[in-house]
Amino acid sequence: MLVKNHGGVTVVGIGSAGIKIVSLLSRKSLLVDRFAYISCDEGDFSTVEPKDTVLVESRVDQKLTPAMARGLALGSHGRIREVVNGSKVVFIVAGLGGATGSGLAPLVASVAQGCGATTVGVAVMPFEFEKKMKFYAGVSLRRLRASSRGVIVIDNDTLMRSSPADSTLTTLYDSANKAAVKALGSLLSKSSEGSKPIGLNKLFGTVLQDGYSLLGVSSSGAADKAEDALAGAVVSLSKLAEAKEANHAVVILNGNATLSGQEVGLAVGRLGSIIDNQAVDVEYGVDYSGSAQLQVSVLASGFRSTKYDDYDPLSKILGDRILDDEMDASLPEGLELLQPCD
Ligand SMILES: Nc1nc2c(ncn2[C@@H]2O[C@H](COP(=O)(O)OP(=O)(O)OP(=O)(O)O)[C@@H](O)[C@H]2O)c(=O)[nH]1
Ligand SMILES: [Mg+2]
Repeated sequence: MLVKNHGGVTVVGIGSAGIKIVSLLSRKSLLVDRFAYISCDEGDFSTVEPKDTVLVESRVDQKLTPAMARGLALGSHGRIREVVNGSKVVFIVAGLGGATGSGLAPLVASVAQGCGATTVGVAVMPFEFEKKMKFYAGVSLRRLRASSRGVIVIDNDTLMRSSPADSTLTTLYDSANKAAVKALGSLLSKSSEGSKPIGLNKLFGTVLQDGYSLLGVSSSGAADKAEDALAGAVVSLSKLAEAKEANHAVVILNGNATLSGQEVGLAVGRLGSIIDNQAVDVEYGVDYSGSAQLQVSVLASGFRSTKYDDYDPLSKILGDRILDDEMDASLPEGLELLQPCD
């Protein structure tokens, strides 16, 4: 894995959810040069190449908190730096709310930024019923924002809407992963026969704005599937923030050859009126590697507030600022960063 100065795009999966999602992504043909996986739990690495992994070891079997995970990672900063070193762009994917992803995603982001990469966090937020996870998720999201150029937020609740009510938790996770991987895969897709990829520059036009970029996802097989799925994606966005506040957006249509150019044009052209803001700056991409069931993903930024502000009571007071002693272990992390990246 440790090709130095490769100058390309690296995607790092952290913790159980992050690793599952990134290992699924790594099977697609993407604008990505390197995949890496970081966790405190060796069991998370079962589906990935051992050479691409960084294990943050805990000497005793204990239930971790995010701060403990960060403390344990002090000994792994060198390895983490090797993973991101030389990359132009680093995407850091983690489910927030547990110990590993919440603790390590902001740390890895600040190491990547320190190595000069444009760093984008991809945060998968807990299901509504995972109430205990919300506080850690909220604090970690704010820290991730402070240590990255942009953060894409994917909400598990908005991803599982199509699952039957009696689904098991594993089925819920699997269907959330499928939707997330389809959306992320299309956002990072390479150009191929007939498709129109979005490309990193246009993606960054939405992602590198102030605040978070929120992802709304929906699929449809109806006769007017493009408009139907677009409307569904906006509904899922509006569960996270006030949709009309969006000022930049990327619309991705992931379908197959049954999706006509006219449908694409109509759907993309209608985003402004659906969210009731004609001034929204819209870019779009079309990926024909999917199925007749069309998935539309809308990634939007520019929101003044989101539902996650309530997860972390400190966010209203601090905004993007981070206290030195908040969730501790941040001082040693800062000191470590003084070591040069080559
Ligand atoms: N979409 C999706 N979300 C998941 C999955 N597994 C866990 N999550 C979510 O990810 C968040 C964090 O969970 P994990 O990834 O299990 O936690 P972790 O980072 O491994 O942390 P610890 O195991 O506590 O050290 C929570 O919001 C869960 O809802 C998954 O397979 N798919
Ligand atoms: Mg885990």
